[in-house]
Amino acid sequence: MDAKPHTRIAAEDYLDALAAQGIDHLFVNPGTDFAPIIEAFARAARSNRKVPKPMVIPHENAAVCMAHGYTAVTGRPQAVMTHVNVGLANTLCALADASRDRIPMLLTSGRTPITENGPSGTRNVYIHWAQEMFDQAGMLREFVKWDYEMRRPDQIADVVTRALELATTSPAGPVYLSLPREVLGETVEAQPERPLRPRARPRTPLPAAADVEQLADWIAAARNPLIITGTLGRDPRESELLARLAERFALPVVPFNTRYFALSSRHPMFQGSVPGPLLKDADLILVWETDVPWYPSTDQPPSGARIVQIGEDPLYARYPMRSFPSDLTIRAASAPLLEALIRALADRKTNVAERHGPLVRRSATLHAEWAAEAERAGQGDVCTNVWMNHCLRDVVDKDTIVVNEYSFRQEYCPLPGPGSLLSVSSAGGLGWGFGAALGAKLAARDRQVIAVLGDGAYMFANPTACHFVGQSQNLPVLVVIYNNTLYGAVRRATLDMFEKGVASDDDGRLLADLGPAPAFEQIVTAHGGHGERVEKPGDLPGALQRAAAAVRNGQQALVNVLCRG
Ligand SMILES: Cc1ncc(C[n+]2csc(CCOP(=O)(O)OP(=O)(O)O)c2C)c(N)n1
Repeated sequence: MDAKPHTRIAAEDYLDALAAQGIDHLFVNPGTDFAPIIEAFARAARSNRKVPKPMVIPHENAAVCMAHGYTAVTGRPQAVMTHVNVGLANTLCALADASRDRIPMLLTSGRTPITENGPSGTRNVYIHWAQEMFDQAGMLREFVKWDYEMRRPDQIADVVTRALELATTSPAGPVYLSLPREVLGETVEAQPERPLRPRARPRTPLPAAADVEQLADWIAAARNPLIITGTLGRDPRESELLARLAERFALPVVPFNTRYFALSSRHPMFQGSVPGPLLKDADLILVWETDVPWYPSTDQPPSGARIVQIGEDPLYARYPMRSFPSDLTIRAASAPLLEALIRALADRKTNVAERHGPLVRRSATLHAEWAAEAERAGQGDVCTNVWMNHCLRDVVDKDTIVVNEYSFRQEYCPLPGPGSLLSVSSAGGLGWGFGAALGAKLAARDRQVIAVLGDGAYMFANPTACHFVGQSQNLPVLVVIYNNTLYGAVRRATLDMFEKGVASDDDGRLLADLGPAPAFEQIVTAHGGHGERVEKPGDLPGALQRAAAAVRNGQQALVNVLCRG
């Protein structure tokens, strides 16, 4: 490895290409394959060249989750680089999440040096033999749209351009590039300062006029329409348009397993988070950017109901099986379709008057029930999920982003508006929330970021790695742990299937018990943070306030809420 400072190496071209594609951050977990990249960063710092900011993230899962959170907030893809083989393997869970959530991302890793002797970068440590794989990309091909190996330095700008155009083109998703260190370490001619010619990318799909007319006719004729959303609200503009459409045409909305803020829980057309009650009487169901609109084993729409599937990828082509019915399938980005529908419905006679009053009353009843539940929860002797969420409303301000890994409920804690919620991907790969929250904070340093995590989810996140990043990168996030000392979802599944089985003898806790509950609040203090442990409902509001104040003062904070349920 003898690249003298005055020669140029291909890794410098690579960093330039990333910068030219708008990559601001490279979330890295390095290995022996990084030497040319490290040299290139060092040279860029010396010459003040604009390259992505490298950040050491001490676990690959957290690195991918950070890129995910950053992109979910900004819409702009970022890059991750890991070590070969084993380092890359550590990204898979987070990559599954990003893939199902259609997060564009450039995931890269090294590649064991190809040569056994010879050029700069050739094998020179023990692991270089054993870490080579027959098909390194094979382990993640299921989760990426495209993969490639950088073979020649003169390809670099084109390869990076292609990677990012594919990642960002609808339906978006991660792509993968492997980077052999011989290629990165090759000496190259200094690039003349020539701007790259930008390549036009295709638009997200626009709705066909005939589909808009058909759907508008059906909405106008419907007596009991229902909109079910899943990832609507990814682009904050979509939530604004949905609020207008729903209000103006009295269309009830149920964000079901929602991953973004679709509609405020204060909006009169917000009708709770489970579709079942409205589904059973619906005559028109808009399944809008929703992979699973109901569970067929427990709920079914009426047989005569019209069903419309809407999304950028309404068939969910990467899902092996999905058979929800459809009378009209529209491939379109949500914002243009919402705009077109608002226009088309303005000219039609609709049943707004009949629906509006009952829906507003239903919403008021739901709110009264949620408030009563919260009041009862506050009088108990132990915190519950309802109480934790109810108390969060006092710390959620207009600039808050909530990152939810299962335990957050907007019925009890209304959110401030579009762009204020990120929830774990439908892939359900746990360990996502903490890293995603750090990425969100990096993207929006002036906003309060609250990660609401189960105790299981927190431990899956490699908490030490995440707290380390919180401190080293100055990303103060408020972590609230819903600590039921349990894999609650596992227990529920056991009891669902074997309510009267032997496993129900200990209340389904076998293999789900996470006791004894660790003092999670002490982990954050090892990273210079503020930790609180709460056991009594009455102590929670004060603890959250103190933790939020610590975050405002630049300290990361964690509230460990011991809960039942
Ligand atoms: C990486 C990963 N491993 C295992 C699971 C299976 N799983 C689904 S939910 C769950 C329990 C999560 O526990 P916690 O975060 O404490 O939330 P709770 O269910 O108690 O509300 C587990 C283990 C998963 N989804 N992801």
